[in-house]
Amino acid sequence: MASQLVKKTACVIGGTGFVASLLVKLLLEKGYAVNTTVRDPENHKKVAHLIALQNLGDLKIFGADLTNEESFDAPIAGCDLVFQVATPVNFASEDPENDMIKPAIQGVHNVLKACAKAKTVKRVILTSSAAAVSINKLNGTGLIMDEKSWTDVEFLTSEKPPTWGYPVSKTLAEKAAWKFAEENNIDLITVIPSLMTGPSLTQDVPSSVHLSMSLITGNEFLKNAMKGMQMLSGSISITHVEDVCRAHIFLAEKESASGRYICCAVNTSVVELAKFLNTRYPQYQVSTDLGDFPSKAKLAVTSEKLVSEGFSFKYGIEEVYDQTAEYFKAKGLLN
Ligand SMILES: NC(=O)c1ccc[n+]([C@@H]2O[C@H](COP(=O)([O-])OP(=O)(O)OC[C@H]3O[C@@H](n4cnc5c(N)ncnc54)[C@H](OP(=O)(O)O)[C@@H]3O)[C@@H](O)[C@H]2O)c1
Ligand SMILES: *[C@@H]1O[C@H](CO)[C@@H](O)[C@H](O)[C@H]1NC(C)=O
Ligand SMILES: *[C@@H]1O[C@H](CO)[C@@H](O)[C@H](O)[C@H]1NC(C)=O
Ligand SMILES: CC(=O)N[C@H]1CO[C@H](CO)[C@@H](O)[C@@H]1O
Repeated sequence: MASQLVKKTACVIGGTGFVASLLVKLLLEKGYAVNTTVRDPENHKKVAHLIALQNLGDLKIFGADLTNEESFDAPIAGCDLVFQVATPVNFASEDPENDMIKPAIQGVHNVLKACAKAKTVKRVILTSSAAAVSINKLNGTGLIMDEKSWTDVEFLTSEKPPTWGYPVSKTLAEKAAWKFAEENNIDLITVIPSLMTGPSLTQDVPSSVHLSMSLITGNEFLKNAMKGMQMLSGSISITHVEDVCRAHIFLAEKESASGRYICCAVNTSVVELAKFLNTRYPQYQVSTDLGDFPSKAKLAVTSEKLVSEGFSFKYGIEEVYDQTAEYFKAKGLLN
């Protein structure tokens, strides 16, 4: 059939990032022609790894900012699939409203508007986050969170726990996407990953990878951030970045897919993770003494919907950490 000879086309918003750059690579390897957007195409340090990917296939790089509506018209024009991966991330912000929440929502609107204008876009895949699902005031252990759960924004904005701005931005951006998609007849899928780690194509080591390795590296600030993550989000849930990218493409191509999809390979707690790492890598002498920090996670996010759609995870906790430790060694961050 002639249509099979026509190249499939995709646009990836935010190509410089940890997730997006691997997504671009996997799409090129599958034979897609890809347009990707970056904020500053002249920033060599941030785009060098994308330029290197141009060897793999048809990849064009465009300048675009989430806050600039017109900037998405050219890269999205003519594309079948659009992956909106970019989001403003600034955990230390003193003004989360303007640094994260507003631009995240505006970015979703601007990208979706360009998709509606293009008239070629068959499906949009938005990268959301478990931070848009699992944050709530519930007590106890053993709770299971699925796609019906939404983070409690009222709790976050009234109590303002540390890092509150990020989960609020992710929740409100995803809700804004659903509203716009319904009103404008856009076929939208959201992918909801947990903490991602694994080797990165980017020049700098992504902050989520540093965070995931903190029990091994012993970085006290990041270890405390892990504890904070368990307290706020309810668990430590970890997934290999490649599995998350594979899930994006799987859902983009799967005709029957619809709605939200949690993508989480492993649900655990800081204490359980420390014990696992201590046993698997005795050479790093991972401390398992976490005082009276709760050893059990409050909840687990389940990927049952994604798995029942036919997706399977390639990497379990062992491979996730084996690969990330090798990556850290190659970067000179671990002996
Ligand atoms: N990493 C995780 O553990 C994790 C977990 C759950 C969900 N997620 C979600 O996964 C997605 C990708 O995350 P990541 O870890 O790959 O993050 P990342 O490496 O920090 O990438 C974020 C990307 O967003 C872009 N961006 C930020 N503000 C922008 C703006 N105003 N205009 C255009 N682009 C902008 C950045 O571009 P610049 O290079 O120009 O700064 C960067 O490419 C995000 O939606 C995030 O919320 C991540
Ligand atoms: C990329 O952008 C160009 C310019 O707008 C457009 O012609 C093309 O169809 C887009 N998509 C791909 C994947 O090349
Ligand atoms: C959870 O526990 C706290 C402290 O004991 C209590 O104030 C709160 O009402 C409980 N929340 C629910 C939803 O039961
Ligand atoms: C809800 C969910 O996915 N739970 C999983 C958490 O992880 C354990 C293994 O560590 C699985 O057995 C559960 O199915």
